[in-house]
Amino acid sequence: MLHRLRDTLGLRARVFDVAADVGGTWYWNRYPGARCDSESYFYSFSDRLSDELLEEWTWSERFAGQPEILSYLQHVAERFDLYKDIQFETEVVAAEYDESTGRWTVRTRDGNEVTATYFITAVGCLSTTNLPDFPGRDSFRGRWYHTGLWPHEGVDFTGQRVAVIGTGATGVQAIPEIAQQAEHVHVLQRTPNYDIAGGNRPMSAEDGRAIKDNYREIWRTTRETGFGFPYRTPERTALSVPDEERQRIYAEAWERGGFRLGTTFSDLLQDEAANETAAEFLRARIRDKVRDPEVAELLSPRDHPFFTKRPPLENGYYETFNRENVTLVDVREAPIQEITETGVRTADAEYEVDSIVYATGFDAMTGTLFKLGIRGRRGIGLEEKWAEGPSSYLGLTTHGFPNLFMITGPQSPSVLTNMPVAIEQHVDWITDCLRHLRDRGLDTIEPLPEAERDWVDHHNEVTETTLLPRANSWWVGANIPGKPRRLYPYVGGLDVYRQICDRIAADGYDGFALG
Ligand code: N01
Repeated sequence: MLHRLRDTLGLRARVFDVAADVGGTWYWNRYPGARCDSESYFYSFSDRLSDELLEEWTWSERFAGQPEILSYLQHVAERFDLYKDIQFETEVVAAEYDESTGRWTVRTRDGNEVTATYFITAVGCLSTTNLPDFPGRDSFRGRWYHTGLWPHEGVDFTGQRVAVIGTGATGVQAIPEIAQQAEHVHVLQRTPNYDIAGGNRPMSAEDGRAIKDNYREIWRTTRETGFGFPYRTPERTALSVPDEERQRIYAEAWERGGFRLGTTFSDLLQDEAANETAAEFLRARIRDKVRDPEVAELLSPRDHPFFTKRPPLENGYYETFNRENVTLVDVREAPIQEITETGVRTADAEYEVDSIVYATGFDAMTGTLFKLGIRGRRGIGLEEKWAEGPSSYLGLTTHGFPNLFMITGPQSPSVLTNMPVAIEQHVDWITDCLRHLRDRGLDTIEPLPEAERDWVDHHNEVTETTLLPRANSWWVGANIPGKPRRLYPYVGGLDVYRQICDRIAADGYDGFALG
C-alpha cells in the first residue's frame, strides 16, 4: 500500500507500526514451528507488484517458516525503499475525523500527531492476542508465554514440564517442536480440530524454477478462485460420486497436502452429509496415526463440521501423541478452573509445570481496529458504531467514517483466503479509487447507508447458506467473551467479491458519496 501510495500515485504517506520492524504477524509469531499454511511460492507478492522480485526470490521450503518469511518481507521493504516512510515502535492511540477540515488526525502514544486526507488501516486480522482470564493467572511462579508475543531470543524448554493450552493452527505447529525438547508436555485441548497433512518439504532451485516458469498462469488462477489459491474447486458434489471414487479423491488431496482437501468438492461447506464424508476421512487418518484408540478418539472432532473452524495443517502433530512424554488432557470434559502458583488446576486434576504456553489465539478482525481509537463524524467511535457487530460496505469502508479504508476488514474475504491475494486486491482497489478521486478533483469518499445495509444483508445471506455459523470459531467471534456472534469474514469467495468490487468501481463507485 505504501509503495502504491507513494510510487504509483505520488502521494506523501506515513506508516506507523508498533513493532520494531516490518513483518506484522511474521514479526510477532516466533513460536517454535511457526510456519505458513499457504505454499510459500503463492504466499508472496504477485506479479501485480514486480516480476523481478518474483524472479530473484527463492523459497527453501514448500511451506516457509517464520524466519524466512520475515526476511522476505525485510527484503521487500529494502528493495522498494519502504523503510524511510515507516515509523516503528509507534502505537496509534487515536484517529479522528474532523468534519470541518475533512481531514484525519492520527495520534500516537508518544504524544505526536499527524493529519492526513486518507486513513488506511493495515493491522492484519490476527494481531490482538487473546489471553483467557483464568483465575490466578498472574500467580503462576514459572514462565508463561503467548505464542503471538513470543520472545525474540527463543525459549529453551529442555528438561521442563510444559502445559500448552490450545490446539488451533498455532498449537498444532508448536506442540511437536516443544515435545522434542521438554521433559513432559501436557496438551490441554478444549476442541479437537480436523488437522490436514501439511506435506512440508524442502524446495530445490529446480522446483522453484518450474513454479516461476508458470507464474503468469499461477497468479491469474489465484485471482479467479474463491480461496485465492492456484487450484480450482471442481463442479462436482461429494455424494454424486461413488464411495470408492470419493475416497480416492480425498486420499489424493491428502497426499498432496495443504488446503486442497477443502477444494475437492463444491458442496463441502454447504451440505452436512457431504461434509461428513470429508470429516470421517480425516478422523480415519487420526486413527491411522495415533496408537492409543482412546487418545485418537479424543483427538477426533465430533461437534462441528469440517472447515467450519480453520483446519490446522499438521506436520507430525498426531504422531506426537505416541510419545511417552506427551499427555493429552481433555479440558472440555474437565475445564481449567484456575492457574496456581505451580501449574494448572482443572475440574479433576492439577498439573504441576515449569512453563505454560498460551496458544489461545486472537481477538480477530476487530480487536486491533478498536484499539486504534477511530472516531468518525460527530465523534462517533468505530467500536460504538459496531457494538452489535461490524457494518461495512465491502468490508473496506463504513458510513460515518469518510476516507477510511480497512485492508482485509471484517465482511471482506480476508482470512477465508490466501491472505496476500486478498490484500493485493484491496490495495489495488484503494489505489484505483484514490486515482479516480484525484483525476476528478475530488477528495472525499464515503459509503451510503443503504449501500452498506445491502452489503451487510448480502454478507448475512451468503453466511446462512453455509455451515460456518455451526461452529464456535474465532471466525464468528465465539472465542472472545461478549463479542457479538457474527461471521466476521465474507464467505462468498474472493472471485465473486472481486467482481463485485470491480463492478462498483466501473460504475463510478456505485453506493458511495463522492465529494
Ligand atoms: O488460535 P485459535 P490460533 N480454555 O483461536 C483454545 C492463523 N494461523 O493462534 O477451539 C481452553 O484457532 C481454543 O479452544 P476452542 C489461522 O488462521 C495461521 O491457533 O475455542 N482452551 C483453541 O484450541 C488460525 O486459525 C497460520 O475450544 C482455550 C485455541 O485455544 C489463527 O491464526 C499459522 C481457551 C485457540 O485457537 C488463530 O490460530 C498459525 C480457554 N479459555 C495460525 N481459550 C498460518 O500458517 C482458547 N482456547 C498462516
